[in-house]
Amino acid sequence: MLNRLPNTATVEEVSASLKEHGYVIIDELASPEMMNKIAAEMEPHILSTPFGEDSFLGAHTQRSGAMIARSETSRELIMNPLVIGVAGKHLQSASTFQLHLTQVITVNPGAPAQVLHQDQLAWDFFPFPDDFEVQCNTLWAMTDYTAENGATRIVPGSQYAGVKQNYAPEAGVPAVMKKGSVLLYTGKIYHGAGANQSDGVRQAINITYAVGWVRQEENQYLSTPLEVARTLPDDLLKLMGYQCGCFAMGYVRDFEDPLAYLKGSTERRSSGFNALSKTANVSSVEYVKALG
Ligand SMILES: O=C(O)CCC(=O)C(=O)O
Ligand SMILES: [Fe+2]
Repeated sequence: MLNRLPNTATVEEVSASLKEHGYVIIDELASPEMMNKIAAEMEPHILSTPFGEDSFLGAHTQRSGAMIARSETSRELIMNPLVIGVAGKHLQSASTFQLHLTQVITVNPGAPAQVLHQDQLAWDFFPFPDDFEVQCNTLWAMTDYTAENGATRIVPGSQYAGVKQNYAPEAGVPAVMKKGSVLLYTGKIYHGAGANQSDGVRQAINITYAVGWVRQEENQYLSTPLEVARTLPDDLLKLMGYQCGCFAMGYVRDFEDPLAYLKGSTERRSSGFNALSKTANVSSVEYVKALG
C-alpha cells in the first residue's frame, strides 16, 4: 500500500508526508472536468507528438510539452494552491523556486515499463546531498491510473539510495489512483512509468518545480511565445522564470528585472518582483551581509 492523503489535507500535512516518504498521493485533488478540459486543449498537440527516441523516453510514449502556451486550463493546475504551497516548503532552502517542466505523458498500449530512476538525474547525475531538495514533482492522473495501464511505479524507501541504483522492475509499486488525483514526489525517489498492458492509453500531466538557480528542463522562455507571456498573470510569469532565481540569477541587460523587461519597463532587478521568493529582492548589500 502506498502513502496517500485525502484532498482535504493541508500544506503542512502534505509537506510532512512528502518529506517522510519522498512521495505522496493526494486523491482527487482536481475535478475530472478539469482533466477533460486540459485533455481537449492538448489533444491536437498530442496527436502530432512523436514517440520517444530512446527506451527512457519510451518508443510507445508521447511527451507533449509547452502546456502554458497550448492549454489555458493547465495554467490553473500549475498554480494549484496546495501544490504551490508544498513546493515552496519543499524547496525552501533556496531563495526562489520555479517551473521546471510541463508535459502530458501518454503511455500507449504495448509500452514496456520505464527504468526506475530519480528525476534529479537530469542535472548530469550530480549527487545532491540527502538533505538538499532540488525538485518537487507532480504527476496528475489525466486518465485513471491502474496497475494494468501503466500507473507510475514508486520504490518506497528509495529516496536516500543515492544516484545510479539499479532496481529490479518488481521493486516498483503502482500508484493506482483516480483521474484528477496527483502523485507528488521528490527528485530523489526512484520511480518510472509502468508497462501498459491494457488496450487504452494512460495519460498524466507531469508538472515539476525546481529551485530557482538551476537550469530548467523545459525552456520556458521559448516554449511560450512572448506575445502570450505578456498576457499571463505575474505570479505565473515569476514561476516560469521571469524573476531572478536568486541574487543576480537571470537579470537582463543592466541588472533589469526580467518581468519588468518583458512588459517594456527598465525597472531594476531588486524592485519587488518576487511574490514566491524569500530573498531575491534584497539589495546586493543585504545579500552579501547574509553570506556572513
Ligand atoms: O509517465 C510516468 O509514469 C513517469 C515518467 C517519468 O518518470 C519521467 O519521464 O521521468
Ligand atoms: Fe521520472
